Amino acid sequence: WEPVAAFDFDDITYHRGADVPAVRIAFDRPEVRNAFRPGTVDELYTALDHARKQASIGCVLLTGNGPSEKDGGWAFCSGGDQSVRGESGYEYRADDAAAADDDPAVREAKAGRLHILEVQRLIRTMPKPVVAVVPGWAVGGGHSLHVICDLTLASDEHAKFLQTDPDVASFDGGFGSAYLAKQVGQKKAREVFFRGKTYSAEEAVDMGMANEAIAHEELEDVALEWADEMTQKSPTAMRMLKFAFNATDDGLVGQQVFAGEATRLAYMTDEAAEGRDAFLEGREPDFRQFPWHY
Ligand code: 1HA
Repeated sequence: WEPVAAFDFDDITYHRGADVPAVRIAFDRPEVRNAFRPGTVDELYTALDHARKQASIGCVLLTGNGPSEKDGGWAFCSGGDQSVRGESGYEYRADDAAAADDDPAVREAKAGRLHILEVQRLIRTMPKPVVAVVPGWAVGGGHSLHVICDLTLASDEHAKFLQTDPDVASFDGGFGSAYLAKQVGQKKAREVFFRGKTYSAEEAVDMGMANEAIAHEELEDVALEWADEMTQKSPTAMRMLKFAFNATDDGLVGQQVFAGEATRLAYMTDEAAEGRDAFLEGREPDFRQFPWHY
């Protein structure tokens, strides 16, 4: 991995593969089990959006750095940082050095943020696979993040999956719960939220919300192998497949995203060139030259 030099993040790390066209984005607050505060979310969004726009990058690995120097604990992400939770969401505080580009005075006045949901949408709609690489706790909003990722690989030793949302009077009523039910079934998803029991990597795989449980020391290597495999496939096919998988659950937005890719392909045809050229040349388009394929 090589650091992506353009960025100087505080709460995450961002690397690109030396040999594989993938990036590694990692929560870097192991002392609080990689909980996210507003600045963390800003940085995460920035890195993901950068990765989205890189034509040479075909896969994103999302993970959590560790272990904690305090107690050796591992985490993917423990969700929203409860110590900065205010009346209406998570608040920028003075030590949140990572806080984006806003003027501090403006930030001060802002209502609490729930913008991890914007990150969820970015993961969902970026045209390349995002893999949750879970080395430890995936909890609350951190659990929801692994749910929305295209794939989940988990440490067989340290990964633990837990939904605490109703324990802290929070709820992800979108992908974190309803989409989880599509993965594991209604009864199991309701159990995950209503009981708040901790599940191992093996159990998560059996349930259908994780792809593989992997020996802890091999987790990142295996994730990179998966990224290597996936980035050798046709980018167009991978993009169309991701959006096809999404479309059935994402309503008109799912159709829009899928259709956008269809439009891109259509723009590459002679028909599209004729439509554009006729307009630019101030003539009627001659579409009769093109076949009505069946
Ligand atoms: O649901 C949403 C949203 C829904 C809709 C829209 C937006 C949303 C945005 C966010 C969220 C949420 O994420 S709500 C759920 C918030 N997260 C939690 O309730 C998890 C809280 N943490 C725990 O349950 C546990 O800490 C743990 C299962 C992750 C780990 O337990 P463990 O291994 O026993 O460690 P523990 O000693 O508890 O934690 C280590 C340190 O990390 C502690 O600090 P220390 O005593 O060493 O000073 C602990 O306070 C800190 N820590 C852990 N998680 C968080 C945290 N500090 C702040 N926020 C955390 N989430």
